Amino acid sequence: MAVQNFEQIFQQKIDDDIRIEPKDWMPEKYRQTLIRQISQHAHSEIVGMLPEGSWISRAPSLKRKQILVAKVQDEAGHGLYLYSAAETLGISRDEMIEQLHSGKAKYSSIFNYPTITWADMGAIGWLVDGAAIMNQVPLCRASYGPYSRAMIRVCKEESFHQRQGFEALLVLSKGTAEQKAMVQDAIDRWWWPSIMMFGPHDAESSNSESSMKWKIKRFSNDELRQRFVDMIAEQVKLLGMTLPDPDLKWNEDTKHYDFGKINWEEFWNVVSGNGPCNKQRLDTRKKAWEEGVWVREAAAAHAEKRKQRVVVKEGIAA
Ligand code: BYC
Repeated sequence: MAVQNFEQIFQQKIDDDIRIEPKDWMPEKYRQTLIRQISQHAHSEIVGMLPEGSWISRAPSLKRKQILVAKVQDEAGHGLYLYSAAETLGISRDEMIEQLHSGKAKYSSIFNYPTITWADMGAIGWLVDGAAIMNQVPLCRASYGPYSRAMIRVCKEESFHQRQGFEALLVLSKGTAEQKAMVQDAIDRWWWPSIMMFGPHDAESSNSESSMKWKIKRFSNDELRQRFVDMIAEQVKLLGMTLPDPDLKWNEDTKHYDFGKINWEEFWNVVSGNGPCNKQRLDTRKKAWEEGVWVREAAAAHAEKRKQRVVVKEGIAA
């Protein structure tokens, strides 16, 4: 069959909302786009463990420590499902890790900011995981089967993450003057980076057109960002706090919140590797990878031994 026919059948499946599975024919650009997005998403989960991981030993109570450990473990799990989903597209995990370490593959800009106080754990849960859910719920309907299925579980866990973040901030917001100030300070620092997570404005989003046509993305960067602003502008009132944007205002005509200009220079600076913590995050990942060589070797040797044992047993049975 001519490639053109394959392409027509492929696009028809997408238009009919039939999932594309690993063994189906797909255009090379679709495969590459998915590898890029899914692997970057996986890297974000893994690097995303670092800012919160550093607070596990400093959590203010056993309960908060248990919650934080569970959340960070969930993120490791998300990274692993996503690496597995990307592997079905013909890239190996080693190649993906190499792309992360060399700087070829990106990960979310948000994880290049420091976590300075305990309230940052609440702000990350509420704002960062909140932005993640807004972006990821539509990905449960992404056209590529393994990605969409992985996202269902990821989203269920993210929703718990967001609630725990909000609850942690709610407790602090009813506390002492210092605790209240700590919450406001965390919101002030995490707000703008959180709304940058949705990516550049639609007009600057180089991948959106093809990703929307292929139903990898169901909503544009700006649409999702607006939904997030509308949601958080209401929730922040329950905390008795404010968002650091003098231009944030309900617009009766559009029925949405207007908001101020995003500092895109800061965004691209962080994305291109020059944010406050980019170097620290990548160095930590590379060190963990190097120090884990013996674990990977031992696991591979163990798997090989088990395989041999099965072969011998089957030989005896035959
Ligand atoms: N940071 O054409 P565009 C999490 C890049 S993890 C860095 O709009 P696309 C969590 C973009 O890659 C959160 N780079 O791209 C974990 C592209 O460059 P390349 C991660 C960004 O792909 C632990 C260029 O800018 N979530 O939730 O159509 C704890 C132009 O952008 C960013 C995902 O990965 C950014 N923020 O749309 C808590 C979700 N934004 O690759 C939480 C899946 C854009 O062409 N990913 N860039 O060199 C997506 O939905 C899409 O990839 C994006 C960007 C909406 C992020």
